[in-house]
Amino acid sequence: MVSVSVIIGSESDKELGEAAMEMLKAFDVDSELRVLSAHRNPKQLADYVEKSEAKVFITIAGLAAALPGVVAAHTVKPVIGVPKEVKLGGIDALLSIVQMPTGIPVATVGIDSAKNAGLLAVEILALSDISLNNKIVDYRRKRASSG
Ligand code: RP5
Repeated sequence: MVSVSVIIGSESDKELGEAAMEMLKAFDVDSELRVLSAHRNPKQLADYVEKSEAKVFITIAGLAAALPGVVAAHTVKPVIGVPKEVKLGGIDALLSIVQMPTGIPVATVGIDSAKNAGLLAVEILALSDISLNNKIVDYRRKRASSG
């Protein structure tokens, strides 16, 4: 069982997926990466999300980025969406991900902000893990003192 599932819409999103996983690893949070497109693999995606034991999903996609919303439709666990810049400066993906209808939220981070997605996932897990909470406090303290 992994704590965080990182789902990317295409192999071409791999760099951002790995950036999110690196951040998770820095806090000793285990994760797994899956390449599943909302448009190309809709059935496999639904099946994977419904069976997953992960506590948080990080979803990364560009263009008409349906992936985060579709993942959120198949789980009641927290879903974080990362819009990826492919065309239009990433605004297309940002608007697709952030403008979810009432009832199916996606926590959207900035365009290409995979590291922040990783950190947000750590913060969610830290709500029920005091040692993880302390690691975040340390991380913030170090960043504050490094200018
Ligand atoms: C989206 O379309 C993917 O998330 C990716 O960011 C974008 C382009 O995908 P490829 O054409 O590179 O597979 O579905």
